[in-house]
Amino acid sequence: MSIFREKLEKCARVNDSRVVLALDLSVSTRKKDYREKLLEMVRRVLGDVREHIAGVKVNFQLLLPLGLFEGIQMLIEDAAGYGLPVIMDCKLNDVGHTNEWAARHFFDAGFDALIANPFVGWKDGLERVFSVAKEYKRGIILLVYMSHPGAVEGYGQKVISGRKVRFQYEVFAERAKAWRADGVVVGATRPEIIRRVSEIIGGELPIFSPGIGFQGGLIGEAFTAGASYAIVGRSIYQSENPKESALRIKTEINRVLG
Ligand code: BMP
Repeated sequence: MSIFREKLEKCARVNDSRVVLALDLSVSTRKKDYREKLLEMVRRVLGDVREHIAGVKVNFQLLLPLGLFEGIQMLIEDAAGYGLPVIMDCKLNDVGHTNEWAARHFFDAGFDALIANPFVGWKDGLERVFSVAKEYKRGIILLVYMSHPGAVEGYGQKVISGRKVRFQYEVFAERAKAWRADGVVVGATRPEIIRRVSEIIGGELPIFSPGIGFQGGLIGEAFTAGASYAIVGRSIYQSENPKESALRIKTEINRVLG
């Protein structure tokens, strides 16, 4: 098991939580002191909810205004101080040599794991990302089926694999296992796909499920189908009381999981 998974599972145990917080806050770059304002907002939300989450996810929305070795660095330090793993949601998607450098920069900045897109394939695609992750002892999470309606156009396509007609997401779930990924992303909006992916990966990898709340996914359906963690953004950080919302969501998940 990678250090990332150990850290995540430890946090999930200690905080009794299966919630990964998506810190997708924004301040317009046209506003004066937008960096300071944004950084202050995200640090405040993280500090408020820290005891009710198992990890944190950052994407480009935050990385671009804050900067990898500037504001993001401070956020990673905060999370590390709370013992929380931080996932870079870069959905890495290029040829090998640029993927490799992007991964090195993210890991040098202190990210515990990153998300990559299996559409680019292994050879001179994600192979180099997996070998960098091994070198740094960090994690790679693969997209298997996204939460938005358009996901059906790519992840939901039927493809010929070997001699069989399969769904693209079935092939990706098998790849995640074969490539020894540290987890997969499957949208909470498609519980039947979570169930199918769960059968394929056989409990070997955690399933991270975004789309609960604002996108229409339901905690009960996603976790009954086999989700391991919920990735939640707006239902927490846009609520009046993020701490209470995180507590409510973690409690509901724990109730479903029994
Ligand atoms: P929200 O809970 O506000 O809908 O946010 C969901 C989060 O999960 C966002 O950070 C988004 O980038 C991410 N996400 C998603 O919504 N669907 C996917 O299929 C994959 C994601 O990473």
